[in-house]
Amino acid sequence: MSEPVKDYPLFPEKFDGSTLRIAIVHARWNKSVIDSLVAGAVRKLRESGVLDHNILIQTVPGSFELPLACQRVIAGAHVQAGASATDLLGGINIVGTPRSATPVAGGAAAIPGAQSRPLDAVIAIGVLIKGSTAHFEYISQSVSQALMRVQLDAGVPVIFGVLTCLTEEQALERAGIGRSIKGHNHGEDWGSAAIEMASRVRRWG
Ligand code: DLZ
Repeated sequence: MSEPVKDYPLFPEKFDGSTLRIAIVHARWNKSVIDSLVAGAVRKLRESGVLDHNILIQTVPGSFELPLACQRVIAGAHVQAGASATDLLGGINIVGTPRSATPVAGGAAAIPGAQSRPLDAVIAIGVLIKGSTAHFEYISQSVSQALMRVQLDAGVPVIFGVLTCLTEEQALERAGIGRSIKGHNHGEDWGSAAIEMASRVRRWG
């Protein structure tokens, strides 16, 4: 049997995330898939040494809202106090809650200067599943183009973590929670891509 062509070899250099500040902006549509993808991305960020208080999580209703949210998060407008990875993985997914009202110990608010430091990368996570209308095509096109625009305008890497799936099963498999084939969690790849791009952009200046 021949080797598969489609793969994702990690760059041999191990990038150090210990000084990086990364935001995850995620939609809430198709929540079970989103939760697994976000957890996968956070896992990789942590493995690369990114500190919990430097992982900022922001939520929006659907994928269509991702580009504006990424733009504003990069501009520093909505990096919320206390929004940290600890919240998410501790089981308190603060989706939709005004986090600044309930700062979490060790969150961004507790770190002097943390909120004024620029972000090194943003991971935009959404899950679009095709329905019976043209809605899917319109959103997929506009969101992917807008995320590219945000990235180029800001000069900050925006990782494209939007699944555009034809079936629910495709989405589950790409989040590592497929019903028949478990699949690989693409959120992990997006975490690695964020670390690599953030590190490269720092070097490039
Ligand atoms: C309306 C809608 C539909 C039908 N499907 C999805 C989806 O599969 N994934 C997703 O992220 N969002 C979906 N949305 C919501 C839109 O992205 C958006 O939030 C609303 O149209 C409001 O602007």
